[in-house]
Amino acid sequence: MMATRPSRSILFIWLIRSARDKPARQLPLLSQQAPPLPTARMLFCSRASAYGPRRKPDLRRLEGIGLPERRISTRRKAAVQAPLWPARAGAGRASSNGAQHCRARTTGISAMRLYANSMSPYARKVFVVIHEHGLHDKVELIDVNPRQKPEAVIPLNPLGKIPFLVTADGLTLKDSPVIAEYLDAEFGKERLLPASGPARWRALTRIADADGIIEAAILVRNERLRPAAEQSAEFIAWHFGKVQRCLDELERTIDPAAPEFDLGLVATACAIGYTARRLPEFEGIKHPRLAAFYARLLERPSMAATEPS
Ligand SMILES: N[C@@H](CCC(=O)N[C@@H](CS)C(=O)NCC(=O)O)C(=O)O
Repeated sequence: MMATRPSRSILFIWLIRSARDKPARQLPLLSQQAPPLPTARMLFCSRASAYGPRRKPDLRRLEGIGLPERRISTRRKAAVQAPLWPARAGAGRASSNGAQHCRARTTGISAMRLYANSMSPYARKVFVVIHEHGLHDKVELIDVNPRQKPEAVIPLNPLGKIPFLVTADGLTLKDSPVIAEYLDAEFGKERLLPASGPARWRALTRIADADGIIEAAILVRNERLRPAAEQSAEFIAWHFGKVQRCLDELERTIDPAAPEFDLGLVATACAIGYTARRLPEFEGIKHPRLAAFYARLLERPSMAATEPS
């Protein structure tokens, strides 16, 4: 005799009933179980987000272009090994403020990436803004020399210049005044660059002058580094004259005792610091009022921490 098999319709009814009679799964109450909303700090610097384990950042999105994975990981490795922020005790060495500098590097999930060189006088302005506004956790420094590692710079900035900043939105911002103003305007509580009025135009003009001094000083220095027979005395004199005249004018106009501090004065100090280091004629800061001004600005931790050794 053949065994009787339950018909398909009986099986179907049994399945429906058992599903209906099962107690409903307990869902957590939203107010009890939902994870807290992440704070900005969590978003930028926590290892594990409030919503679970940290996800690997999409570096291609951060960099705004689709670079091959292998090249990204090589650069990322270099970034992890490189000193994060210039420190008073010497770039690359841990210092009393080094621990703070290194926070962004250790978390590795900073939202913005600053391609810069810790010795760059242009980048120093940006470093100062980062220090003043406490943005270390938001910005990861990729310490790079464009001439030595063009492959790390040129895909993102065809000019081959640093500094440039890749924002969290994947925007690439170039030119130190632009980057400094972006960080100041977007993240600063008290603006270092006045938003409007004569103070703004004065600060912007100071920045332009300061960057002009740095540019001329770099040209002089680079020319002097060429073999003696190939150097142009006329070229050196022309660019040296710019530095000399601008420093002389600053000596006449700057008030070393004024309590002001803005991005224009930061830029001026960066230019003085650079010429004093790179052009022997200005070593030890020969202009007494400029020397006093520079010493006053160095009292600010942001200026002291970013002074290249
Ligand atoms: N105006 C630019 C100048 C940047 C600049 O010239 N940076 C230098 C390093 S200090 C550089 O990248 N030099 C390489 C080159 O010009 O090829 C700024 O303020 O950011």
